[in-house]
Amino acid sequence: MDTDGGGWTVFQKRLDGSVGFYNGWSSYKYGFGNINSEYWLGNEKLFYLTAQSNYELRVDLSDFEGNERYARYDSFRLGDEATYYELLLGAYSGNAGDSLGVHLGMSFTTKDADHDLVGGLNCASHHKGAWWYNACYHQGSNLNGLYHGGPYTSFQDGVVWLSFRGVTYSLKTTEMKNAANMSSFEKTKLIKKVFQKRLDGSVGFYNGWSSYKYGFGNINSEYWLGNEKLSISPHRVTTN
Ligand SMILES: [Ca+2]
Repeated sequence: MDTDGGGWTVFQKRLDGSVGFYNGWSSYKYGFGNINSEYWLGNEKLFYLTAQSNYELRVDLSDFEGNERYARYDSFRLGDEATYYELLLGAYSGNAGDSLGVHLGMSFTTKDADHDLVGGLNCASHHKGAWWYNACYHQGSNLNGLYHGGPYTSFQDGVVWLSFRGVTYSLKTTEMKNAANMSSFEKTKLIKKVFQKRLDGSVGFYNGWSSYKYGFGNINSEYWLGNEKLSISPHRVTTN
């Protein structure tokens, strides 16, 4: 889906429940699922991507009654793994209500990696998801929860955006996507996303498949962004 012009990279997609999202740290770090149906792109890629420029975030949601809502945040960035992919967000706009703002500054928690604010309980295990839980998603969201397909009665473990359909309704579709946040002046210029940079020979490029798949190097000197990420959205390639 192309929303508000081009340049959006979809990094989370729920559609039909065909992919299991109740996964561990490594799955969320490197990504999982199917580009043609449901997937999580990967926290490591999101960290590299959002470190390159000023990004905004858009969340598109729908229920089984045909209602569609969106939430937009004018800046979006993930910290690196040392911060457990801390969520950094700007100002909210939209019609879904702000159910992500309360997760600002939180680290990512999976069922095997507890970085939430509740002692003695893993929020990801408790809510069958993986998210930037606080305690645990009070006034917030759980978009990587179980795909119940509408109203459900188990304990707060569905695909939830609280300010849209509440905690006992599991949404039909979700999409989380980011794009470079440009001023109107910058919008008149071609967007450039540098995915390969050689500068001074400080980084070794004679690497294997996995390195080129997930990317390597240093964003401040030389790097390869990663083939897996480049496959996500169409780009026009130019060289300087
Ligand atoms: Ca905990």
